[in-house]
This record gives sequence, structure tokens and C-alpha cells, in this order.
Amino acid sequence: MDLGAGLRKALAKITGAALVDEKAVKELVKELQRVLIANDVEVKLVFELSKRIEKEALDRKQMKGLNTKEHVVKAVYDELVALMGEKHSPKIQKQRILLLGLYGSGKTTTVGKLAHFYKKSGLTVGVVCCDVDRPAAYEQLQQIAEGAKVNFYGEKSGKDAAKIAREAVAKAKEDVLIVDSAGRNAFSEELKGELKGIDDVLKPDERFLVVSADIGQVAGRQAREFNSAVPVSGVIITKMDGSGKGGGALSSVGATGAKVAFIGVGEKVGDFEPFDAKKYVGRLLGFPDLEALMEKVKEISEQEQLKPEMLEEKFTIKMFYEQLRAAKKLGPLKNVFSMLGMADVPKEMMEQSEQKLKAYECIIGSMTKQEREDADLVRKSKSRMERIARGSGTKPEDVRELLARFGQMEKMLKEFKHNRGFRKKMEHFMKKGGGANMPFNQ
Ligand SMILES: Nc1nc2c(ncn2[C@@H]2O[C@H](COP(=O)(O)OP(=O)(O)OP(=O)(O)O)[C@@H](O)[C@H]2O)c(=O)[nH]1
Ligand SMILES: [Mg+2]
Repeated sequence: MDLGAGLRKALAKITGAALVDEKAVKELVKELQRVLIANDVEVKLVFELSKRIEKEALDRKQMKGLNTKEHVVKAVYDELVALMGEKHSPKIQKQRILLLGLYGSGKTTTVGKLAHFYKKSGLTVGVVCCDVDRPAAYEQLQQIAEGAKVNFYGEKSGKDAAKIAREAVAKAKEDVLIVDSAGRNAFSEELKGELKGIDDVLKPDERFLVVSADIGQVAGRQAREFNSAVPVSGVIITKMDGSGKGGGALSSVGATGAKVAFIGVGEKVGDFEPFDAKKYVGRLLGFPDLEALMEKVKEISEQEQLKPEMLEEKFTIKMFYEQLRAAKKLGPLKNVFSMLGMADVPKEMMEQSEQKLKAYECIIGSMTKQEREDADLVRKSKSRMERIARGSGTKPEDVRELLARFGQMEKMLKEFKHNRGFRKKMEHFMKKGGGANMPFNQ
């Protein structure tokens, strides 16, 4: 199982648990350790990371507006973000950059992207082809350089990478010099020698290891091997636009201690950005924009769902309807599930829930104002039920089902009202996404 899937599964266990107590948190931490170690993240790093997650997750001082599950998910998220090194701020200054990586990882494409990036930042740029292994490497980079309007250095059919690098360094006057190297199917002594040769004459300021987002498990080992040839100063993850979630990047980072510097998100020269750990970890864990979602949930809870009348008045279908609409505003249910770390909820289940939401809306739309104020009118009358079903293009069973869901929520609210601390619980329930999670999603 790749890292992302493993992490999501571990989190889904806790977000699906009825009770999140110390034991559940400890189990989660153990599971996370297992997943991280299985994915070649260094043991020492895993223990440090999991210790921090446990401490943070068990911290009683939860952020206001988050329930315990969200708090735990957030602890995992925060610590992974911290491990990944926050946001990368590229230095806009004179420098030499060497790219390394296996066949097809995206080195040559990335040379073009980096060239474009630094040129846009106002620096002059030259690129060097030191790939003496791949037959058309020279032409490929030459074309890329033309496209990016930067200078190109190389030697057609040259066989000595170090010599090409030496000559380029002697000639080049540009602020930024970016060197492409050859890949291999697997790391080898030959490649190691080649890279060392280039490194000796180039004396690069940055040595970026280029890895594809879909390499998964082997990333750690690969990173360590390259690091044994030349000290890697940063990782560039390519193909983040593809299906790979980039789980291997965490392992590369773990194995080399180098942080992710940039990510590639497409084949074009502009499909490239400095790395932002928050975005990456969100994607890995299956909630692309955790912070925005949390914010949204909070806002909706405050503005729409926690209306005072809900706490005092009789609960009506009209209010139930407002709940539905508020839940819909949260965006596709998928996002709500994702936010709770349940990214791997079966697709059918989500689709069914979305469809149900739509059907419920139609049914409520076919009710009269009085019926919406007093559900008993419908409950007690078969003919009303039939009329509503006809009007909404559904079956009487659907209307009955909606009434049953409504009844569940009504009952729950009544129970809450008889409890001390009701308001607190109510707030808590609403902030969980209110109607989105509770009565009609079961
Ligand atoms: N979708 C997508 N494709 C990419 C990205 N980066 C590179 N590619 C594609 O991946 C393939 C390999 O890219 P190259 O840049 O030639 O890889 P390389 O590491 O230089 O390969 P070798 O020279 O054979 O070692 C090409 O088809 C690129 O267009 C990316 O960020 N997104
Ligand atoms: Mg190449």
C-alpha cells in the first residue's frame, strides 16, 4: 500500500470510531508508525514524528470549533506539514544547479521549468546538457532551451559529462546555470561516478533530486543512493498532476533530510511551483484544502445552522430543510468525508448520499407550508404521503424514509434538550458538519 493510502486508512479508522479516547489515539499512532516505516521513512524520524503527533493529539486544549476527531486529524496534518518543511522560498540569486534522478523522472523537462522560473524572476539563465547516456538528450534540451529563450551549452555526441560541465562553467556568464544529467533504470556505480565527476567541476549550490509523484515505496532507498553520490540539497517532485499522490516524496525527504523544493504539475514549462507543504500533505491525506474546509464548516455553523430557534422551538421539516441546504453548501459530500479523513469512502456510498439529498429536497419542495411546520400532518395521512410522492417524482416509501430521518433528528434534539450542557453538545454536533453527517447519511 502506498504511503498516502496507508495514512488515509489509518485516519479513516479514527474518524470512523465511535469514541476517540487515549487508547484510540495510541492505536492510530502505532498504525501511523507502521505505515511510515513500511514506506521507508527513517525509523528515527518516524518515532520523533509519532511522539509529537501523540502529544498534540492528546492535548486537551483543542482548537475552538473542532471536535475531537478533527483535532486528531489536524494534529497528524500539522506534524506532517512541519516534517515536510513548510513552504519553499527559492533564492533569487546567482547559482549553479545540478539535477539528478532515474530515467524518465522528469529531469530534462524540469531543467526547462527551472530555467523559465528564474528567467521570469529577472535572472539570466543557461542550461547544460550533461546527459551523455540518452541518444537524443542533446536535441531535447536544446529545443527546451529555445522554447524558454535561455542559452544552451553541450556537446553533441559527447561522452564525457565532466568535460562538458567544465567547458560550460568556463564559458557561461549567466546568473543561473542549470545542469541536466543522465538517468539510469536503477542507481549504479557508473552513474555515481558520472555524477561525482560533474559535481566536482560544477560545484553546485543546489543538487536537486528529481522524483516522480508515483514512485511510492522505493523513493527512500533511491534518495539514499543518490545522496551517497552527491549530497542532495532538495527534492523536486514531478507529475503531481497525475494519479500518484507523491507519497514517495515524504520518504525521500525522510531519507536524505533534504526538503522538497519544487513540484511539477504538468508537461508545460509553466506547470511548476515552489513546494507548499500544506497543499501537499492535504493531497496526501485526501483533503486538498483542509484549512479552507474547516473555515467553511465553522462559518456555516455560525451563520446558518446554530439559529437560536433551533434550540428553543419545535423542530420542523422546514428547519430540517434548512439543514439540508446548509449541508449542501458545504460542497459535495465527498469533501466533507474527505475533511474527516475518510477519503476512501466507497464511491457508491457517496453517490447514494448525494442522490438522497437531492430526492429529499424535492420531497420537501412538494410539501405545503403547513406540512413543513407540522410533520404529523404527513405522518398520519397516507393520501398526503402519496400526493407528495407524486409531486416530487418519488415513491411513498421515499417520503416515509425522509420522515424517519427527520424523526431521528427530532428525537436526538429532544434528548439533547433534556440534557444539561445541551447547547455545548448542539454546537459540537453542528460543527461536525451538522446535517451533512448525521441523520441522512447512514
Ligand atoms: N504530466 C506531467 N508529465 C511530466 C512532468 N514532468 C515531466 N513529465 C513528462 O515525463 C516524461 C519524461 O520526462 P523527461 O524530462 O524526459 O525525464 P528525464 O528524467 O529527463 O528522463 P531521462 O532523460 O530518460 O532520464 C516526459 O514525457 C515529460 O513530458 C509533470 O510534471 N507532469
Ligand atoms: Mg532527460
